[in-house]
Formats: sequence, C-alpha cells, structure tokens
Amino acid sequence: MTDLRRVVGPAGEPLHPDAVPLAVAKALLRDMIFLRAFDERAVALQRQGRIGTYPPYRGMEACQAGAARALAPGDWLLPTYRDHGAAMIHGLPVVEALAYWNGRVESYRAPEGVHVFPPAVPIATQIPHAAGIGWGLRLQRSQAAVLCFFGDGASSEGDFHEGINLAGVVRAPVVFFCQNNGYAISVPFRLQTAAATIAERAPGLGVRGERVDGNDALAVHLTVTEALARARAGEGPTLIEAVTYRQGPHTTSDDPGRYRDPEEMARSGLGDPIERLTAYLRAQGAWSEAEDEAAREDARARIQAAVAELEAMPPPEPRDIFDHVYGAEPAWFSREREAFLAGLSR
Ligand SMILES: Cc1ncc(C[n+]2csc(CCOP(=O)(O)OP(=O)(O)O)c2C)c(N)n1
Ligand SMILES: [Mg+2]
Repeated sequence: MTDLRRVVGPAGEPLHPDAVPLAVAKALLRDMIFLRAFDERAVALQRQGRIGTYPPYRGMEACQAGAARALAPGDWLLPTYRDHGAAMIHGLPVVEALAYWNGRVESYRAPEGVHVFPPAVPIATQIPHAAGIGWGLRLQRSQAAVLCFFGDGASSEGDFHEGINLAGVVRAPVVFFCQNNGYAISVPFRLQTAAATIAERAPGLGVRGERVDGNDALAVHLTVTEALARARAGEGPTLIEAVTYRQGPHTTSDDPGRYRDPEEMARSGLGDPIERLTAYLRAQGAWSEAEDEAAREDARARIQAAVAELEAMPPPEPRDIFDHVYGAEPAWFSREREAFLAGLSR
C-alpha cells in the first residue's frame, strides 16, 4: 500500500493522458493559480500587520483544489485551519477566508447556502463530526456526501479512529481526506507513527483505503470523485491519504529552518503541484502563455477586491469576544461581560 496513484508524473509527464478531460485539468490549474496567489497575498498581509497569524497551504494546492472540485454544491466540506483553499473552491467567499484570519467572528460561520463548516482548529475533532453528519444524511436518504480534511498529525488522535470506525459501521457517505504533508508542526512523519502509511490503517477500521500523489491534482481529483460516488451509492466511507509537502512554515509564527533541511522538498520527488500540471498541459499544447497570464490576472483581481472588502469592514466591537460562547449564558459570564465593558469605558 505504499504505491502512489498518479496521472501526471513528477516532471509533468502525462502517465494517463485520457484519465481526466483537458477542460477539467485546465480548470484545476486555474484554481491552483488562484489558491497560490491568495496564499502569497495572505502571508504578505500578515507580515504587514493587516491580518493575524496565518497558516499557509503552499505546496498543497493540488489536494485542496483537486479534492474540493470533486464535490457537488450540496455536499458538505469539513476543513481544518489549513484548508481555506478547499473552502474557497467549495464556495466560501474570499473575503470570509481573510476575515477569519483577521479574527472576525462574522466569518466563523459560512454564509447561508455555502456547505462549509467552520475550520477545525482542535486536531481531529471534525472527524467524528463528519461521521455524524454523514450518518444523518444517510438516515435522511439524502444524496449529499461529506468530505472531511485532516492532517497526518490528526491520524494519531483518538478521534481519528473513533470517527472513521463509526462511519464504517453505519456506512456514512464520508470521504476522509488526509493530507500527509510530512509534518505536524515540527514533528516529521517518521516520528508520527511506526506505520509506513496512513492508508494502511483503513482495513483495520473496516473502510477502503487509497493512497494518492497529493501533488498531482488530476490523481487527487479522480480518487476523491470515485470515493464520493461510492459514498453516495451506499458503499460506505473511504480513507484517502494524499502524500504532499508543506512548503511553508506551520504558520506565520513558525520557523521551519530550525527543524527542517531545505533540500528535503527536492528529495521528496513530489515536485511543485502547479509546475507539474502546467508542464502536463503544455506538453499537450493545451496551456498558452496568454492563458497563464489571464489566470494570474483574474486571481489578482479577485484577491484585490476581497482585500478591499475586508479593509472596508467597520472595526470589530470588543464585546464580540463574548458572543457565540454559550447558547444559554450563565449569569457569571454576563457579569464578566458587563465588567469588561465598564472597564473599557473608564
Ligand atoms: C487537540 C489538539 N492538540 C494539539 C493541538 C496543537 N496543534 C496545532 S496544529 C498541530 C499539528 C497538526 O498537524 P497535522 O494534523 O499534520 O496538520 P497540518 O498542520 O500539517 O496541516 C498541533 C499538534 C491542537 N490544535 N489540538
Ligand atoms: Mg501535517
């Protein structure tokens, strides 16, 4: 189970050129160009003090776009803090992704009609949630499915085993999508588990396991599309391990230079997901310089508009930090709010 499914070779060579239509491949490349531009801009905004701490997904765009583009609009996406790329592909407005990392409570819930859960910051808690959501959808005889993102670090949590095991028992229509990006903050994968892969846990949990090259957007897209189809057909969940590489720091507060060899990415043999798909399409005469420039320009304009919208928002109210903590507020909590507000006006 250590083999990686691939459609595009590490240098962009077409291994299975008929597996995904060219139009889909081009749309995925446009998505990834947008996601990379967003990530770069968000890091710059953090450095300029215009948003808060930010976790970059640089290098993981094939996972985020390839998987999220496999969803139907009515399907549910459960992202982590690093998966706002996938969330934007599934319809989260760009300004909401920025606002979240600016600490705006308004953005802690996706707008009506956007089937994206709030990002899970506690590791792996979204895995049992996904099992429960999937089970509920199955009981309702819904055609919707669930795509649950998590990292390699999450695979060591109890919630990973409990959630996937239950989903298997009730045949919940869930795709458990693990982005194995090599690290959990500074912990390398070799110290995460003595198992060679994450996918090999699947049989023990009673579900199907797949292992895919996570820097190959077409292979990711195919693998997730097939898993979603099985989920909808009542064939139960799939655990997918997408092998990728976190090119940047854990967050903008981290310095990977303290624990990681800069040559390691080259040694991984995964290459860069955008360069790979670009080379693949170029080799087939399907991606011109003009198309590349147009995709970059479109991304710049969308991001610019979102930044302008973010910065036109009125400043947050200090009292907002007390909102959404309790459904039914205990008296001491209300008193704490009053004392806090009285302190502000002194
Ligand atoms: C329950 C819990 N324990 C610890 C943490 C601290 N923490 C934040 S990110 C992280 C690493 C997660 O690694 P991984 O699952 O591989 O995701 P990645 O950051 O690589 O996307 C940890 C341990 C947390 N957020 N939640
Ligand atoms: Mg990780």
